[in-house]
Amino acid sequence: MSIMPASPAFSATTYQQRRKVLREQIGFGQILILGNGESSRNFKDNWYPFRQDSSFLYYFGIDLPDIMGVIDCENDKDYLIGDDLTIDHIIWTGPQPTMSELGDKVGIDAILPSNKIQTIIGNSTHYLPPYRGEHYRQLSEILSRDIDEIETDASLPLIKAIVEQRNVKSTDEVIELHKATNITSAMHLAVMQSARPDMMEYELVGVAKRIAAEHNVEFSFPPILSKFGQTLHNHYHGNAISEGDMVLYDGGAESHSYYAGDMTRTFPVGKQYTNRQKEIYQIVYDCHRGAVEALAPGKRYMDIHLDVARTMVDGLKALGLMKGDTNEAVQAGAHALFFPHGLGHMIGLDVHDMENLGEVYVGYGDEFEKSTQFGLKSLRLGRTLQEGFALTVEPGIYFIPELIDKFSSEGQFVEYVNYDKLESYKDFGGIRLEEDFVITKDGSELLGTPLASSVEEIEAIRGGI
Ligand SMILES: [Mn+2]
Repeated sequence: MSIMPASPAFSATTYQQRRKVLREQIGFGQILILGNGESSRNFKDNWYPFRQDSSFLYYFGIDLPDIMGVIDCENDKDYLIGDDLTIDHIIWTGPQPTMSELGDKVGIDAILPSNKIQTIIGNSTHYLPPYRGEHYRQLSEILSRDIDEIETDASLPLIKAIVEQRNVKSTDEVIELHKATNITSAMHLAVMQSARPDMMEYELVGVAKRIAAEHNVEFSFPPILSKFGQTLHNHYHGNAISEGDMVLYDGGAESHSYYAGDMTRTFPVGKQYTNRQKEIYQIVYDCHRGAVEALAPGKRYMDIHLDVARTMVDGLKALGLMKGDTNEAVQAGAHALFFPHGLGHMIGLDVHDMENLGEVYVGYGDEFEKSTQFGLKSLRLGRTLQEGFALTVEPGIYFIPELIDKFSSEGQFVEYVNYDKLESYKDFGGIRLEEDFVITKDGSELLGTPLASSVEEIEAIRGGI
């Protein structure tokens, strides 16, 4: 009988090496990394699926609840803190590895029961910002501090050190990202092949769920699957889809080691796009290809985003939806009426990697400040790319009736937008095209099994069903 949870994704040496890098970076005091506990759903022992904290996974590798890790910078020692299960647990859970067996798997021989954690915690304890209610309580108890001080006292040096380390993916991590995106790609292909006129959106969510379940993994985030693609994060799946509609599906799976995939396709419910859909799709596709070709170490992602915006404005001008000087339109932020989000974000153990540590530290670092302009303020990744960064490229064009009406009535961007013509596009919906990449020595590598993305490739799939 085997009921042991999956072994850590990497070797004990890998975890030791990661902790050593972090210890040397921080240099003094203790680094406390909380693992997650079970999260109750509607009564205490009826849980949501367990998801370990990603930083805990990165440094301590163990996918079980109620364990903490301490990296002691004062005496170069790492601790695993948690309690062995008693027979009262084991009759429900079956035999489980002991704390010391778990420690062996990730290169730690110092094990402490949870009620002894304070014996190794000094006055300088670095910890990460909490994001679950119980983190606040745990930190308050361990550090003997008021719960109101917990959030503000999170360690900025620790945040920055972890971000710089986790932002650069190792070869082994890239393999895991490929596994996640392979399943993600299979989910998208199945959804694209399964759609038929008069189906419900949730039936397609069911198709994606089946593929994830067949690989024994969870989604990396709640799926966005809707014929109303203009709503950027549309999690409502209760509409019937009809000939002439497009389905926008933005979804991803996690690998067994919890690396994330995140892809988007927008495909016709019928066998082909309409001419109007094809015209807009082609602009999004050109933006996507342009961005992918630009990916390389040394390139600033913010500049690639702005190049994409210019390509988009040129395309919309050719259709008579925009006008005026392209550079000025982009500088003014007029394109954000159609493209109100950013070109992409880092991806790793989290779908928006390390967003719990602070989006600007991950996507901008100390390089420059994030813009406050509408559109650009939603660019999660702006900084200069380095070899080993893993990121998404996801341009989109949306016709958001509420935003069009607002900008039009306020007279915003009248020199760049043909509001008269735009009126007839208010029922268009939205198109997004998203793939994941890792930055290589001289360019980039697509993550996961290549999937149809051009008009012709997608119509070949839709036409063949
Ligand atoms: Mn994404």
